[in-house]
Amino acid sequence: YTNAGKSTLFNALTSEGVPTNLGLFTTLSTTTRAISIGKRKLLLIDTVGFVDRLPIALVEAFRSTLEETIFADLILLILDLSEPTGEIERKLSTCIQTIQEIGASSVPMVTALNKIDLISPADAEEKKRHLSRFVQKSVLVSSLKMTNIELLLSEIERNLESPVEAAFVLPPSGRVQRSLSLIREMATVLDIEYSNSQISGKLAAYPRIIPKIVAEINGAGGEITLDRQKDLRDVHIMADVPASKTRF
Ligand SMILES: Nc1nc2c(ncn2[C@@H]2O[C@H](COP(=O)(O)OP(=O)(O)OP(=O)(O)O)[C@@H](O)[C@H]2O)c(=O)[nH]1
Ligand SMILES: [Mg+2]
Repeated sequence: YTNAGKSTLFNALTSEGVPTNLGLFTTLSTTTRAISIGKRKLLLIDTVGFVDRLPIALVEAFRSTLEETIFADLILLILDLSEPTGEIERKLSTCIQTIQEIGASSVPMVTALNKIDLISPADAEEKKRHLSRFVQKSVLVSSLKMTNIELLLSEIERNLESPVEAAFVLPPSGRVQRSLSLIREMATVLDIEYSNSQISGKLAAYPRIIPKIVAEINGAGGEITLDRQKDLRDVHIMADVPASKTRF
């Protein structure tokens, strides 16, 4: 939602989280910056806020941008905790409903309960407790006063998933370029080799995305093999990958 404090928090996080040099550029744009949290490098993206009663055409345009969210590392939801509880709940439920509609429910989510400097500590705790029915991972913050920013960063770190590695092979076909660009949207291509008979490579992706990648690669007549060792290292990853959709 607009005015919740997204941009202020974005600035707080990029000054607190170590701005990182991801190759050529640290600042990618005014709204995207590379930061390090623990051992992980992330792109932090400041988004536009929801506005109630948007014209339908705009809602549709907005939706296509939002759909990218399914490939996100994590959703950082920001609520203005100084608003009345009913208002916060209404906005929160719109957000959660939208996340479900775009199919992003499996993306890890952390909620920043912002602007705690405007309310009493008791009020903040009470609202947090009340909202815990809807959002489990939440942190009380003040982006303006830089309160609990470190705490929020560690909650983000705790909720990041581990990517898995997979090797893939694509046969040459009319579809191969399209497949490759889709794969690059869904995963990080670690390694790629072109020979005249095929394209082979390695990729890293979140377990929840793997079934989509498998479908794309199989659809293009290729093959994908998850790295068994890397896969076994983290048990929850196995559980997230439907066995029927993977080939070992
Ligand atoms: N008191 C207080 N004010 C805050 C806090 N965080 C943000 N604000 C103020 O809230 C207003 C909106 O902040 P923004 O960061 O621009 O909000 P936004 O969510 O990016 O808004 P849009 O980009 O318009 O959707 C500004 O006046 C901020 O200074 C906070 O923790 N405490
Ligand atoms: Mg903003």
